[in-house]
Amino acid sequence: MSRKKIIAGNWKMNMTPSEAVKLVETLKPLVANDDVDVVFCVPAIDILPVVEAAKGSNIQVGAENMYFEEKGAFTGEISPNMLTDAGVKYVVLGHSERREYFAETSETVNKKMLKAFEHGITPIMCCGETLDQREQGVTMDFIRQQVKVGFQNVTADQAKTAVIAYEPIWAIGTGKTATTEQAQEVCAGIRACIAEIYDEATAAAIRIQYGGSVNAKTAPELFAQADIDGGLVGGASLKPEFGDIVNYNK
Ligand code: G2H
Repeated sequence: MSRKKIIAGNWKMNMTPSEAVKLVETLKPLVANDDVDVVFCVPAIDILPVVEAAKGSNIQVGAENMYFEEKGAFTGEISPNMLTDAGVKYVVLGHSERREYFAETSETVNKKMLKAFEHGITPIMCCGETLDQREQGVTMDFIRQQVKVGFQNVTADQAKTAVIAYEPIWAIGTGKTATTEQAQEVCAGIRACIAEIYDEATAAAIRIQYGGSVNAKTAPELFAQADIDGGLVGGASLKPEFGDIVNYNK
């Protein structure tokens, strides 16, 4: 089955609203590639200006986090309705930085996944092992657990539309990209895990990205792998280089 590639920028905690608008203006012509889904996942305060600046382009806008309640006394959080009303289509959930610094667990990620689907927001669920886990040979056990808990009570129809980002923690922002073989091996393992939880059709439909120091040089080979359906790009998504990553196939 042929899956449309999805190449998403994860801006992390970068770009003031005015800087965000300038970056979108710069990148708009560079990321015009209709063969792939192009998503800019941006800080909450940048969402509205980025949606506005991206109008008329192929850029879709995503959030970097979301809370699992509808509304109420949750100071500092952002609800699914706020995101959809602002024009958000995707949300990054369970990024390793949120798991490490903000006590995100696979259980809270699961609650957020269910809420995102309920509101028609496509989750980009992150998973990935530490260097220790890789060296101990438990990479796949750990990631399978993250996927199984993250997808609890998610239906097959919902899972078919989801995105999973495999991001080895040791490759994030370090300049160390996993080798193509390492990335493909784990992405294939994640797809096999989805087949076990659901069925082959769901496994064939779900999109799995690689993330971790992706750049214009590494993207073409990574994205050519059978089980890698695009990338979640941090540092390089803030530069014109992101255009080359999006146009990896040209
Ligand atoms: C991994 C990635 C984007 P970077 O976190 O999610 O960031 O490309 O900077 O390693």
